[in-house]
Amino acid sequence: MGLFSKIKNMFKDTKKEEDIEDVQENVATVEEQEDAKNKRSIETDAKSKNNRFVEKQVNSTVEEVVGDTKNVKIYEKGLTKSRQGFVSKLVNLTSKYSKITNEYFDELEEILIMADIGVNTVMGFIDRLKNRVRAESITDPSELKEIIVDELFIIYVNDEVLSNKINYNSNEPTVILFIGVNGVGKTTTIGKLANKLKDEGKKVLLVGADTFRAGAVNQLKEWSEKVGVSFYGKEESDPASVVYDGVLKAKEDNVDVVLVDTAGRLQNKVNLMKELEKMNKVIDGLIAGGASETLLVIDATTGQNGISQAKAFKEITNITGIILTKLDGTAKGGIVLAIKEEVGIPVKYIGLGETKDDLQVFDIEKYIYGLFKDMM
Ligand SMILES: Nc1nc2c(ncn2[C@@H]2O[C@H](COP(=O)(O)OP(=O)(O)OP(=O)(O)O)[C@@H](O)[C@H]2O)c(=O)[nH]1
Ligand SMILES: [Mg+2]
Repeated sequence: MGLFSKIKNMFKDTKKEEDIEDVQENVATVEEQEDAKNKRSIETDAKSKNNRFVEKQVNSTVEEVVGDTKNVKIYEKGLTKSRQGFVSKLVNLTSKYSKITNEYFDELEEILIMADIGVNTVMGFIDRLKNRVRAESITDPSELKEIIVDELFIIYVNDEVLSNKINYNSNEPTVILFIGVNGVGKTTTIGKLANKLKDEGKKVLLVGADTFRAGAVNQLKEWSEKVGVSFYGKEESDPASVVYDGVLKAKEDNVDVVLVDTAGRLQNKVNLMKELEKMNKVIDGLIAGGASETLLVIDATTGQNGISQAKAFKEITNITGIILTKLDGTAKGGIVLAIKEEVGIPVKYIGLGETKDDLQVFDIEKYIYGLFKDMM
């Protein structure tokens, strides 16, 4: 069975329901067994503690399965445009050709490039596909559908495992810097991430160090109020001094995670580089090991332009992860694959809408499923 079939099976609704039923059955079995045991022996205090532990574990498994199903649905919904855009073109291509020809490959290449997958990535992909067609003597395009999806998946997972995990500090506040050009969604993403972290029980502080644009600091403050986390910011001051005061406050208040909003204008590369260096120096002075993450925010609707931004930012600072926003707003969801191949920095989160719940941890399997679920 191909990789995609496996992914598809993982996320089939019926499968999830079965999983939930399985877990619920397990709960029942555990309960029955415990009941029987209880009848046989006098319930000791220690045992009732153990029961509660088992019950808690099983319940949290139910929550995990239910939560995962909900996330898959968010991916499906957020990738609707891309599915209707380039994936439907792929489906049409397969029905258009009865045989795999050079024209078929030319059209396939064009569809993938139009989907923002990136020229180099697509060229390598087509070469591998041609080799497989030859080696496996495939002639029917419909046989190729699953192989196409598998090979796209391989682009992402090949060679190395890119970790999408955020590195958290255990003893001191974890500082995360957000950078990216105007309007890509930095402030909104911070609001959404703050909401997620708060739900996980973490104490969060938002620091408004985008002192460049009028109103920017206030926009972040509004997000802090919306999701109910603390805030520090000051307009018309030096960004690095705002970061200093903010991180100091985080230490005093025993904050777990500090999310720093910056003005990431690339128009002046040298200034931006100096500014980021200054901020990092300030953080290094207050937190052992400095900032845990520098996340670059990219707007998925800007396509190859976004890739160029990533390359430019990579030259001036150490980016630890990418957040790809507005994936719900593009019909060309292939950009995730291009980032992997052309920039080599892991996508850690994706934005699939404008509300506080529309940020998802990036998961290649859910992403591939959300894109191609109608194709098989
Ligand atoms: N559809 C959609 N819209 C988004 C998403 N993320 C952000 N936006 C919208 O993009 C616009 C710009 O977002 P901001 O968060 O202000 O962007 P920014 O990078 O902070 O912009 P500056 O502060 O001007 O540099 C807002 O209208 C957001 O609602 C997303 O994932 N999907
Ligand atoms: Mg902003």
